Amino acid sequence: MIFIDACFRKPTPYTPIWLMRQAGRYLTEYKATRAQAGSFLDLCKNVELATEVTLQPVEILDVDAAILFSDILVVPLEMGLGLEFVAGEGPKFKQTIATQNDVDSLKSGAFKNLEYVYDTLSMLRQKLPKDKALIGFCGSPWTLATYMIEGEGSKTYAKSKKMLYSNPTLLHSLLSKINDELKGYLARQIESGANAVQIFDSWAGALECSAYFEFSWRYMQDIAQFLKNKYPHIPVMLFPKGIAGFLDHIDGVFDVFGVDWSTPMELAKQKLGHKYVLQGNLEPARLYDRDSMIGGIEAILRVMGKESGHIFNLGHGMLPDLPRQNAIDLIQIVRDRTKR
Ligand code: 1CP
Repeated sequence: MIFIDACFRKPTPYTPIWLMRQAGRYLTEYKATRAQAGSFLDLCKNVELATEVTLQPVEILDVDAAILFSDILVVPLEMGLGLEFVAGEGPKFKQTIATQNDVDSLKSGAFKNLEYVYDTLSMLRQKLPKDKALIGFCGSPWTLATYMIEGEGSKTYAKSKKMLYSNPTLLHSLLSKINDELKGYLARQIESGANAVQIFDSWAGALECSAYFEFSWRYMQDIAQFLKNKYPHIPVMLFPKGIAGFLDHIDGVFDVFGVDWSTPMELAKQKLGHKYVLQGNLEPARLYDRDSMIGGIEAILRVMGKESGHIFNLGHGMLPDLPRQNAIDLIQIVRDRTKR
């Protein structure tokens, strides 16, 4: 698989590409399947339909990897926090975590209840062409903890940070509990057919440097080390969003560093390119305009060249109203311009 070779810096015929949130509302096919499934969570739990929406971008865009269709929040859901996706407003938890009692009440071994994810991965690995990689994923302990403490998406992360500074022991006990679930969860994803895994630390940028390394990076590293010991042939990809200022401190055991769009690629290459394969980092909003998109592709390829050490991606997820034709063209343009 070209994508897996690239994760290990092996020579490939071109720079592989996939897009974060490549399945979603910008595809009419997704909207149709989603309507058939009912709610967003019904879609995540329906093995056939989740398989179908995972395969849609592979067929429509011809990306080099499929990413499991699911959500990072199914883990806290199975740990016992009732979850709803409210149309137009995003995720909402019915209970939140505020005390040690709340942490102690969270279910241990919740990853064992995520059979629908494992079944979807097995079905996907059977249906995907042999040369297309299958990516499994989870949210980082810190990013998941913010949703579990706030109860929803947040602009300020006030409750999470209040806990971090006023009761760090409580936050660490929550993070450890999530961490244990995620190790079991990703291990089962790999055993069900995932060829690579990515940990999304979408709210990394909410923290100052010292807090980031103590409350987030440390846990992601623990998961990554566990996986690399157990499955050395499976690439581990980390995507901490919004930490361009901390790149000097990034170190540890993993294969691919996901560069977000706010980090200049030159900077990431200079600081991390010799140690890790870099993935990214086209600003998704450039897809609103074809010329801006091409300008963005050219700027990234001027830095990363055609050599190994780069996986092309967006610097964050696809947006629901981006024109699909630009996404289709993006894949072909990158492939044409990176042919060795
Ligand atoms: O159909 C719909 O209306 C729901 C929209 C949607 C979709 C398509 C949500 C709700 N999640 C997803 C799928 C999803 N989520 C994938 C699918 C695989 C793919 O990439 O194609 C993945 C990998 C995620 C991961 C995810 N969920 C993250 C991490 C990545 C990121 O974008 O930063 C986060 C933060 C979430 C939480 C979440 N789920 C959904 C929404 C709208 C949100 C964000 C809420 C917020 O802004 O706080």
